[in-house]
Amino acid sequence: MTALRSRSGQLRLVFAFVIGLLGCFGVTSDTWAGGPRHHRLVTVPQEDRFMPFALTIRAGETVEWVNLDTDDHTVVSDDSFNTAGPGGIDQLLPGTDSNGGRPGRFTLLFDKAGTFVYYCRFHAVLDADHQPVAPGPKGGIQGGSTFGTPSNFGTPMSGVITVLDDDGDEGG
Ligand SMILES: [Cu+2]
Repeated sequence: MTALRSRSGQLRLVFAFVIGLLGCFGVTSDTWAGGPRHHRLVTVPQEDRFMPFALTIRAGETVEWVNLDTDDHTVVSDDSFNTAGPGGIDQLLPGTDSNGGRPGRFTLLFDKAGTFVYYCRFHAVLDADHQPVAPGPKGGIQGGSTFGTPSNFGTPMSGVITVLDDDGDEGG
């Protein structure tokens, strides 16, 4: 009897957890219910970073990267963590210096729920100790300045796009 009781207790816990998850996604789906397909932007400001770092979209939407920096950057899919596809992406985003003064642009369509993890291969490299660093005054990503001294974010140039399915659920 004791074993039975504890098993049903565990089941109740799992059930409550699942309901909780559904509740979270329910809130998310309300936001987009019946909305039109969107074209979303990720920009590279004049710093070594993607803005926003994290973006949540719905399957069927497109994301366009726009490089507003003078330097070249890249969008490379990290397929070890990529469940949304498309995989094998390695796209140059020319900076205004190498593109006749115009921002480099690149658009991807996401038609499958999951997570698209990506980085810039120019600014997400391994150092001699195989630690991820980006070029910068102290390693890491260059940010704004603090009292005239360039600061950095201390992380490689990367980003993540979470693609929810048509019902607003992640995966499935
Ligand atoms: Cu870069």
